[in-house]
Amino acid sequence: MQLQVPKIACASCVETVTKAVHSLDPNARIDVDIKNKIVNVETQKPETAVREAIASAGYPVV
Ligand SMILES: [Cu+2]
Repeated sequence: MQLQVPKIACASCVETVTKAVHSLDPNARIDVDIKNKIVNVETQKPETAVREAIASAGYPVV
């Protein structure tokens, strides 16, 4: 899934978002495009759960 996360601005944000997704699914594959503020997640978990995990880390998904 591809998610737009406007608050992502640097490597620290990437780390926070990555940890949030990994707390939901340790096996998730995550790729973050900082410039375009897009997070690509490969996981079996539902998109709603991934969105919630990222949002609760302080990064709302639009
Ligand atoms: Cu940052």
